[in-house]
Amino acid sequence: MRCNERIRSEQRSVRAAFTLIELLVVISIVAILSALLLGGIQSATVAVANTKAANELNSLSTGLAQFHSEFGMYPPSSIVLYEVAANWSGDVRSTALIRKYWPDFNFAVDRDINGDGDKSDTLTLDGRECLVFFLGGMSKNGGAIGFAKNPANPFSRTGSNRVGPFHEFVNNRFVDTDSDKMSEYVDTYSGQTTPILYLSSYDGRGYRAADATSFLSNGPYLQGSATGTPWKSKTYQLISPGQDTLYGTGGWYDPDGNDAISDDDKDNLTNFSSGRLR
Ligand SMILES: [Ca+2]
Ligand SMILES: [Ca+2]
Ligand SMILES: [Ca+2]
Ligand SMILES: [Ca+2]
Repeated sequence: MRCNERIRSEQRSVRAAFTLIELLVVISIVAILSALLLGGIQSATVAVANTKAANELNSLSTGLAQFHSEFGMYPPSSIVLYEVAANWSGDVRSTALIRKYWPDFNFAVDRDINGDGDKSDTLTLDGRECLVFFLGGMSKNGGAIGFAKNPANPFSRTGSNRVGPFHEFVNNRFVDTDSDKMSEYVDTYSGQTTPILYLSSYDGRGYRAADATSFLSNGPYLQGSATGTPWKSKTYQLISPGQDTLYGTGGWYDPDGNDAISDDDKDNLTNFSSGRLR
């Protein structure tokens, strides 16, 4: 009897050991499967976020094409707007630019362009602000309301005869990084703080280094080499900083990867790459 009991007891512990091994195996398999699943979900989420941001760049491009067909040229990527009428005369470049879009613009009246209640501001627009101002028009109650069709005073906020906006801006993505009450616009990535960059080729006359270098130390993105011709040399470059919120350095960009672009550039979305630069 005593012998039988010992055998049974040994069988039980062998059986228990097997159960423990099986349990460990099951736990490992579950761990591996959930890691795979979680990784899959994460990369799917990233892919969705990239597609969403890229789709909005496409939509901005459509808006820019509509702007071009209305005004005959693309927006500039730098201009100074003067609320005090007398100040226009000191800025030949900005005055000439305004005349290209609105030949009958009345430079002789003071106007509140940024809508802050005074007519005393000098508003320096960079490419990010030009994208919002020229596509959105005037702002009212936090939204874009286009331009008045009054040829002498397109910056009026009154009247229903209007042109634009040329893009459906989402109001809660307007930002104002330099606090001049002229908005910039951020892309759809969650937590994005850096606005979408727009650089104009001035309809093929050439990108201005000064428009780019405050954001991209190596200037607009170039084809072929570090001294090559810009991508989209006849139109414009639209650049979303990507999930990392950093523009990077610009300069030579080769889709085949022969350049040496910085890590900060790699997740950028542009109108000359399909999806991320890398
Ligand atoms: Ca003002
Ligand atoms: Ca500004
Ligand atoms: Ca601003
Ligand atoms: Ca980036």
